Parts: sequence; structure tokens; C-alpha cells
Amino acid sequence: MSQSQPQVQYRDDYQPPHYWIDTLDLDIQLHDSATEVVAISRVRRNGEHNEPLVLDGEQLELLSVSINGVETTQYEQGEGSLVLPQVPQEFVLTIKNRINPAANTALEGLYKSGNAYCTQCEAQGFRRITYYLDRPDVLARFTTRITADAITCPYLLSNGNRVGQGVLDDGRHWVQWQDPFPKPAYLFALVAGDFDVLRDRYTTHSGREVTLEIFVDKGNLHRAGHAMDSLKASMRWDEQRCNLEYDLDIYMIVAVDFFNMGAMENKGLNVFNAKFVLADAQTATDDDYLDVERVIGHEYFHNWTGNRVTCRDWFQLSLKEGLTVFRDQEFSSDLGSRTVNRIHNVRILRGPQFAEDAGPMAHPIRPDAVIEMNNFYTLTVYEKGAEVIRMLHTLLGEQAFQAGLALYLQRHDGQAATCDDFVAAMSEASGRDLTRFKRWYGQSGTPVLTVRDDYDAATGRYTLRVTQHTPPTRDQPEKLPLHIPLSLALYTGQGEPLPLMMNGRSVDSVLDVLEREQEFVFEQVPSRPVPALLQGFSAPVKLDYPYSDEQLSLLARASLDEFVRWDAVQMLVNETVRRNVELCRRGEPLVLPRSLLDVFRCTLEDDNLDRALKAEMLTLPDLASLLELFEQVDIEQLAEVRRHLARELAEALMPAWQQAFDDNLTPEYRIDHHDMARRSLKNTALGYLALTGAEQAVAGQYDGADNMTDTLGALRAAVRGELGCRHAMLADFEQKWRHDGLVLDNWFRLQATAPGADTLHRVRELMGHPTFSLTNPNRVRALIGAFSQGNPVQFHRLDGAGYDLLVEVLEQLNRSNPQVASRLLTPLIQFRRLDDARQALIRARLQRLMALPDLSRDLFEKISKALD
Ligand code: B3K
Ligand code: ZN
Repeated sequence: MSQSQPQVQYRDDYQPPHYWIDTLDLDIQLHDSATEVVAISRVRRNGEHNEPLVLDGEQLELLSVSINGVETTQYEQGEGSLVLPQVPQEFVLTIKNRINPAANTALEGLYKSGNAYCTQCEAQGFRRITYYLDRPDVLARFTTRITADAITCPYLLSNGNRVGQGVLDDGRHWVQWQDPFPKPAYLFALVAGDFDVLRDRYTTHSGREVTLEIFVDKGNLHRAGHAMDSLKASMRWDEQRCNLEYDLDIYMIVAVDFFNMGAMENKGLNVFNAKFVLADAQTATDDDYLDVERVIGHEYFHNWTGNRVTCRDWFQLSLKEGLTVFRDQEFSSDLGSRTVNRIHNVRILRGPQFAEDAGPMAHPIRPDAVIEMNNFYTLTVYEKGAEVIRMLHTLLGEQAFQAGLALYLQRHDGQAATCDDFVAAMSEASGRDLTRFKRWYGQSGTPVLTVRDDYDAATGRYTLRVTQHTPPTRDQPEKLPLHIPLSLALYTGQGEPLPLMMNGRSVDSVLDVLEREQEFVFEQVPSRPVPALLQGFSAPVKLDYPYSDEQLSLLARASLDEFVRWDAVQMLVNETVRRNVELCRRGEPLVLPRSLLDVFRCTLEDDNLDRALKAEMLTLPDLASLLELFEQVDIEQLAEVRRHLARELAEALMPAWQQAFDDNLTPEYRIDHHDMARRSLKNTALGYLALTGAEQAVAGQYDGADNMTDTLGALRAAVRGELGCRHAMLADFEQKWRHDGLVLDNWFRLQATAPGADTLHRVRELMGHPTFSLTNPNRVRALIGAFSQGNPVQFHRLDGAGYDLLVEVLEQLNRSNPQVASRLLTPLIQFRRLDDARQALIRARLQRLMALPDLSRDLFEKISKALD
């Protein structure tokens, strides 16, 4: 490290700010390498004290500081700060500084995305624009005046309403914006450039007319319609389900090519990764359409959960993110298939989120200690955070949950709040004691719920003994019992549901598990039942119940809860994988159990099942989720077992796959859930057919496809099935789409995740492709991210060459874009389940990275924990 050792910040050390800033007037003169910023703040001392005013600032060239209009030199510039030792009780502070957007490759603060200027300020990017109190609990009213060249930047955008504009003599022009809502600096945004604009209007519930504008690169207007529809659907949904209305006269979305994450909820001016805006049949898959809808919804929902009520400090991030993810999940579920959405969310939890819990970065959804805040935009804070909100919803029910949400928003409107504030509102509105539930906010790790049962035929009593145990994590050796909602149903051996009776009364399907060990006794049970446990994944835990294959087959066929049907197949596959890995270790031949084959056959033949759900039930868990079943495992053996199962299922059910494929052709491309479900099942079937060598079906679909879902469905089947036709198809795809990075990302991704031993070599080749660039995060994720996270076998090669490739990329990104580097690092720090030989190879590489002279805080935090 060139600088001193990075400092850890602790949640417990929170102090209110020594000063408030009530208004901030920004004047920004845009130039590529020398943008000038004038920031005029009204500052007010918070209470009686003599503390200096300490402003945050990074990579700024300070030009001058004035207090009440008088220039001063009474300040000190520290590392990342500007300290004014003696300031009046209330005063006007004027800071002039210069920044270099063209040199900003970290994509934090003000930077250039192609020819446009844009900003990303969350979490701490505003301090790269000017010196400021860059913390979420300082809320100010902003005005922003932007001046730029009129030809290259006809559009000058910022938060709030446009209140003035003018043309200057020198070919430049200016626009002034005023945001009536006080906001923290992380919600500030500025965009300047030339775009095509899609315009529409929305009339809110109470009659407010809102102008909607979506800005996209020139020539992309025809790809913005779905984003606009999604925005209007989000606005309607929030009114109908949560009674929340939009509050400004204008809502703008700008799509940019260079962006570190998905999108950003800046007040009235969202900035989006173009990947989550642009969609048409030729370039976007069905999943892309759903992703656009979800992310547009997510950012829109932040307007209340995040913007109107924000976070007191960054440790509270899940207050806005967990809640907003829960809201976007509900939005997608209300508009589409609830079960399929749930399955997608649960896959993320059980795969990469559980892996995070088991790795060196394990943290509670409300972290206690942070070095680099950008490292905590994690699956734990977001996805597990949403599960915690979902558990509240399960415990309280929709009505009390909505009452709690309304109370929270009304009580804290315009404020920076905490997770405790949220739970307090939920508890008050529902009358429920959530004291033990609150432990979910402070405790990390994945609890294991062990369930054992006993049936007494003489009394008709069925007893469940439930124990909970959370294994220690790197950050917390001791764990306490949690409040776990356990949703269940009981079925007879014939698959008939049984009423739940306890203490002579019929009871709800959700049990409150509160203690380390608890017993639940059901009465009037006529025969030994089959329990459907953890329905809908009612808590983010691992379930341990000794299901027999027969019980799982029954649930897969007969459960009234669709999620349980899917989950039963997953458990059956997991069990099969476990047994086969054992056989593999002993060098014995692998076996496909009859029960699994029968379940697959019944699923394929079941005409009453939603096709999208069928496709999910027929999809084997990915390697990342399977890895979580073991303490330690040989990744190649695991992959071999999975591959073997897939091929056996493909061969044994070939006619049924062919039938599913033939029955689900969609004559013309329509984006509706019915047709999407058909395509999903058809492409799943094609994937299995490809494993039997069905070149004709695959190539036929590729050649005839009129939409990207089917094109990629065929290409994926060809690559995964290693069919000879894949080479010509890949070449054809590249010819057609080399001009469009977003589309070509699919091509990079497919090749990076290809099974063959030459994949690593091909990835190196592709890094030289004219469309690839290490400066564009989308390209990096599509090629390097897909290889290292989506191709475990080739990445974890025993010669270490996969690791070397990633390390080389990380060495470069450590300097140019530490945030992206830090996300790419993940597979190198989650090595606990790998064999000793691979662990040793990885450690050696991490030590090399650790010795880098200019190691970023982002990488330092993760590598030091991994090597600890
Ligand atoms: N709030 C932003 C994430 C910002 C990440 C900064 N490293 C996007 C979102 O969750 O909506
Ligand atoms: Zn968010």
C-alpha cells in the first residue's frame, strides 16, 4: 500500500455531524479534463462545540475557499479531507475546485461515458466532485447550474425541476436545476450529452401530471419502449399496492454504456447501465426484458424507500436496499409468475449468498465494521436483506406489513433513519414483539434448521422437533437463536393435504421457531404424514430433514404449493449428486436413480403445470449451489457428476424432450408471460436434446430464429453440448453483432463458460477482440466474470492458469477501477470448499496481489480477510 493502512470504520462509533448544510448551490463548467466546480453551501453548527469543519474530498484540485464571501487560507488539506479549524456559527462557504472527468476510469464521481458526462455518487463519489460533508445524514436543498458546449452537450440534466437556461456567446449554454427535496449528496446526479429521448406522461393517483423522459444513445430510440412501459407499470404498482405516489413533475432515466453496477436511483434523474434500459426482440432475450422491468422498478421504488427516507449511515444500507429489493420482487411477482420469481431469488440465496456467508467477507445484513463501503453492496445486504423483510411480511401478513411501512415512511419522511426505526414501526403497527427477530440484522451466517419427526399412531399425534444452529463465521464466533418463520404443510401418503391442529385448534401454516430447540405437536393426524417444510423458502436457512426419495417424489407431484414441488426436485437432485460424488470418490460407476427419472418424466408429462415452472423443475442446480452441499469437494468430480446426470436424463427421456420442444414452438415473437414460458420450456428441452447430439434441431432453431431468446437458446445448447455446428454459429453471431457490445456480451459469456479444456486459451484470445475493453465493466463481467464465476472447472484448473488470468486482470483493474476489481475477486476469496491443492494455489496468488505497491482499499479489505 502506498498510503497508510486503510482504516476500519465501526457502526457503534456513529456520531451525528458537527455541522449541517442546509443548501448547496453548484455551478459546474464542464470540460473534458478540466471541469470547474463552484460549491456554495449554507453551513450551520450542530449544537455547542468548537470542533473544526472537516469536509470530505478526493482527487480534487482546490482553487479557493471563502467564508461569507471573503477568501481564506485558514484551512488544511489532509488525505481525503479539507479542515477548516475556526468557522462561524452559521455562514456561507464557497469552494472552488477543478476535476478531470476524462481521466476518471473508476467511474465514481463525475466521469465520461463515451461522449457523455455522467455521475455516480453512491456511496462516496460526491467527494470526488467537490469538498463536502459526504455522509447520508446531511440533507441539503440543491440547485445545480451546468454549463457546457451546446453542440456536443445539447442536454444538460440534474435533479429536480428545470428553472432556467440560457445561451452564451462562446458556443456554450447552461441549464439550472432546482431540487425541492432535501437530499444527501449520494443522490446528486448530473448528465450532459447528446441523446435520443423517448417522452411520455403519467398521471398519478391524485392527478399530478408527470413528464417521463428516457435518454438513450442516438439510434437506440426503438429500444426504449419496454423501459418506458416498465416505468409506468412501476408507478402504478406502487400506488396500488403500497399507496405511494411520485412527488416531482419530471422523472428522467439516462442509459449509459460505462457503469459499475446496474443503475442508480438519483432523485428524479436515474442513471442506468444501458443493459437495463435497452430491449427489443432482435437484441434482448426474454430474461433481459424481465431484468429491465425489475431494475426500472427497483430504482423507481427507491424514491420512497431510499430517497424520501434515507439511511442515517452506510451501515444501515439494507434499510433501503433490502426493502427495495423486496419491493421489486413483489412487483415482478405481481406482474409475472410468483413461483418462478421466487425460484430465481432462492437460487441466488442458496448459491452465491450462502457462499458469501461461508467465506471471509461474511457479515450481517447490517454490517458492524467496514473499510471500503463499496465492498458492502453485497448479496447479503441486498438479497438476504430482502429475505429479512419477506420474513417480516410472512409474520405480519400483508395488511399489518403495509401499515408498518406506511407508519415508517410517514414518521421518517425527509429524514435519515436506521434499521431499528424500521423494525420499531413494523412492531408498533402490528402489535408484534420483534425483539428476537431483530437479531437477523446483527447476526451473520446461514442458520441450519434440523427437523426430526415422530408419529404416534395410537394417539394420532405427530411431533416435529426443530433445532436451529448457526455455524460460526469469520466475523462472529458466537451465534444466538433467531426468530425463524417455518412454513409447512402435511400430506397423507397419497398426497392429500391434512388440516393442522394444535392444542385442539386449527393453526396457521407458519410456525414461530424461536429457541435453539423446540417441539411442535400436531393432533388428529390419521396416518404418518409427509411434511412439506420451509414452504416458499420461508426463511434464509439450510434445511436438514431426512426425506426419502419416495417422500420427495410425492411432494414433487402432489404439493399444493408450487414452490415445494420445485424444491422437492432440487432436493432429489441434491441427494443424487451427494451419493454419486461418493461413488465417484470410490471409483465406482455413477447411477441415476429411478425416482429422479420418474419425477422428470411426470413433470414433462404434466399438462396442468405452468410451462415456466416446468422448465425450472427440469433445470439442474448449478455448480455453485451444489458446492454448498459439501464441506469440501473436488470441483472436477462434482462437475463430472452433474454432467453425467444431465446426459443420462437427456438420453433416457429423449422422446419426451423432443415432444416438449415440438409442442412449444411460438409462431411469432410476442413478449407475454405465456409465450415466454413456452420459450423457456422449449429451450430447456433443446439443451437436453443437444446433449444427445441433436445438431439438426439446434442448428435449425438458430437459423430460423426471429428473436434473441431463441438465437441464444440454440447457441447455448450448441456450446454446452459441444456440438460441431457451434463454430459456424459463433462465427455467424459475431459477424452480425460485433458492432453492439451489449449483444456481443452474450457471445463473450457463452465462450467463457464453455466446457472444453481450450476455453482459457480462447478467453485470452477474446481479450484482444476489438469489442472487448478492460475499461468497460459490462465487457469485463461478460468475459472475465463469466469465466471465473460461471466456469468453475476451467477457472479452477490445477495448473493455476485460470487463477493467473484473473490475477493479471485484477492487477490492472486495481489501478483503473477498484470497484470492478473487487467484485471480480470473489471466486479467489471463496476457496473454503475447495481441495487443499487449489487452496494453496489461490493463497499464493492472493499474497502476490497483497504485495502490490498501490493496492486499493477495496482489494485490501477482501484479500487481508481471506488470508487471515
Ligand atoms: N443504490 C445503487 C447502488 C450503488 C452502489 C455503489 N457502489 C443501486 C441500487 O441498489 O439501486
Ligand atoms: Zn437499490
